[in-house]
Amino acid sequence: MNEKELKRISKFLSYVLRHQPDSIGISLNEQGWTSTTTLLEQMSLQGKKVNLEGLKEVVEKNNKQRFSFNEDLSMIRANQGHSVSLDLGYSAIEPPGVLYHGTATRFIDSIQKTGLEKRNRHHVHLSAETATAKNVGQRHGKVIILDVHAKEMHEAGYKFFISENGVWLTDHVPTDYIDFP
Ligand code: HQG
Repeated sequence: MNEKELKRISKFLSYVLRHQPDSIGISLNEQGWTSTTTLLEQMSLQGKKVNLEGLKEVVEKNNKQRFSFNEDLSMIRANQGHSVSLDLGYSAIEPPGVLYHGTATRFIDSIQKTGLEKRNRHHVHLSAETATAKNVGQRHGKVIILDVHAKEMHEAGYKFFISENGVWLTDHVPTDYIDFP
């Protein structure tokens, strides 16, 4: 598959595995998994003709490792980023001292009022590296990186999770724990 095709299928998978499984007649179980065979059949009805080999290629080459198969490849899911409600079975772990959140300068006034909110996602997304935070923030406009005092939050009882592809997740970051540059 060429780069363009990989990207097209990956975007489509993000849409159906995170947000709108109904739109192609598939359903996700409580942990976000769906049948690989049914997914391929339903994709084919939408003109997205990919075989198992093609799907494996998309999963393996995805730049952020957004998707996973189970062991025998009979099920597939998105690793994070869902808007549909489900339980990905993350267990809470202790975060590093500081995690980063990249956002756009136009959101700062509002973030100063309410802290970081999860909006349409299940969690607020944080990164262990500033480079990642920068990429995330740039998607929204002129980027600004906020330092989040994760360890302090953890000590105060806030829960942190890490997704299979290394994204740090938490429910809400109150302003007290954010450094605004
Ligand atoms: C902002 C990508 C105003 C928040 C990335 C962000 C990430 C507020 C935007 C993943 C706010 C939500 C998530 C407040 C938060 N007032 N704005 N109180 N609180 N915001 O896309 O973190 O490509 O839902 O700063 O790699 O940008 O999808 O979240 O700018 O891991 O795999 O509201 O998306 O991964 O935007 O990105 P998003 P995000 P994928």
